Amino acid sequence: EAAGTGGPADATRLRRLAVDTLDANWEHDHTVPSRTLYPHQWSWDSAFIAIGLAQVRPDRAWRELASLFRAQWADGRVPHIVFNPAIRVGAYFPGPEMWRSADVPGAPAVATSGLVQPPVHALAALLAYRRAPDPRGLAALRRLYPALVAQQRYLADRRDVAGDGLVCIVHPWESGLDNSPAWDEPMAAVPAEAAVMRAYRRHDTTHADAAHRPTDLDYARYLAIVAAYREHGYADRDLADGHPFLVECPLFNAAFGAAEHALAEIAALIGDDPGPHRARATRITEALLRRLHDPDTGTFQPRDLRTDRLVNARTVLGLTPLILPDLPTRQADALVVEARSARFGVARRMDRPLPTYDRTAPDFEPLRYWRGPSWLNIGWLVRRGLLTHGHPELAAGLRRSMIGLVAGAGCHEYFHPDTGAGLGSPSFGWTAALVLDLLA
Ligand code: 9WN
Repeated sequence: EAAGTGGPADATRLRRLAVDTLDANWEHDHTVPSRTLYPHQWSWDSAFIAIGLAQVRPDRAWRELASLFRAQWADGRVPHIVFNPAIRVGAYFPGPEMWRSADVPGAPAVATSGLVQPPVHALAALLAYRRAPDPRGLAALRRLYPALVAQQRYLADRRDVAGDGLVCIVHPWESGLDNSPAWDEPMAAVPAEAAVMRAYRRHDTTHADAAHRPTDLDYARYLAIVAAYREHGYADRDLADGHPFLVECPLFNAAFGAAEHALAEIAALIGDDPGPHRARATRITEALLRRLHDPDTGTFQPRDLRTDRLVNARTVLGLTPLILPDLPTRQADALVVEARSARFGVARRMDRPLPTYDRTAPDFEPLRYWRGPSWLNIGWLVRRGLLTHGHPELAAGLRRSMIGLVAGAGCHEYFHPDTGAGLGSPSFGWTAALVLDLLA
């Protein structure tokens, strides 16, 4: 047992730290990922945070999800950022002035981005309910259900760009793993308009070390893609004709499928028909197998729709379809082999944390954001997948490693994949929330 992660006193100390972090980041009806770097509400952060809040502040778990879904657009899209109007203009870049959601019919009264993030919210709502299955929780589930269904409908109807049953992301920010090496190939084709970049000033690099963040070239492309989508009115028709970034991501689509599984359970709880959700879940898993499974490596790889080719980089995204309970044994076993390989090092006793990228790759970067460092939300998803597919000892090893990270460094945003040193924001919402869930 690693020092500091053993006894009940350590667990009590960690719980205290996690609750204090969540309390400090609570902002009237939501939790900010970080007071400095991310002072607004983020979509998939709120889902992970609700899972942890359910352990200690169940009321807040439901308020967290409710406030996010109040910003849902008329077309069903759940924006990846909901801007808090009370926060100083310029505190986060790109802020409302870049997105201009107020100009779009069907956007909510509050300013938001126009992008989405992985739909892990139905799963979060189900887990929050299971933690406290009382009438209040059931009422909250009942209220959320139509919004969760509309979220899925948006993705299925508007974002199936290839017509193959999978969701296409239109920006790396939609993946949640912004600068993952998975996006290097599709991003290389995006024109980098230096002029766009010169017109703005980044703020992230004043709060975090620039060497740990995406590069200026990444940002120039991020902004060019936002501008293209915004000029298109955030309408999703005709994306295939010219949108600069169109990718099918294994994590996003695994979350999309897991959401239908969760909705089936929620439907049964509130007296609706689970059948259509189960049927959709089956179709999503089949589409993932057909379109994103790479028989050469046995893992799942993103598909770049502009070239219709699978991306080669072996990132942790490829392991996440393990969260799908109906993933066939053969493919699940192959993912476990990949997880246990020297690339990712999952083991009963892990000597190093789970990285976000193949640690044997020549361009593995232990400090730079999603290009190597270890993140708790990803570990949490992979652990869930290992439990789902009958690998409790590996899941336990991963859990110990994740708890060890927080015990050693605190509720950091991400961690050095060799030393476990804390990186990014030191008081990060989902790290605190998910460690509470792991300790439960
Ligand atoms: C852009 C809030 C978000 C997370 C993402 C993470 C990072 C934003 C940024 O922070 O992205 O959305 O400014 O870098 O990559 O996963 O949701 O914590």
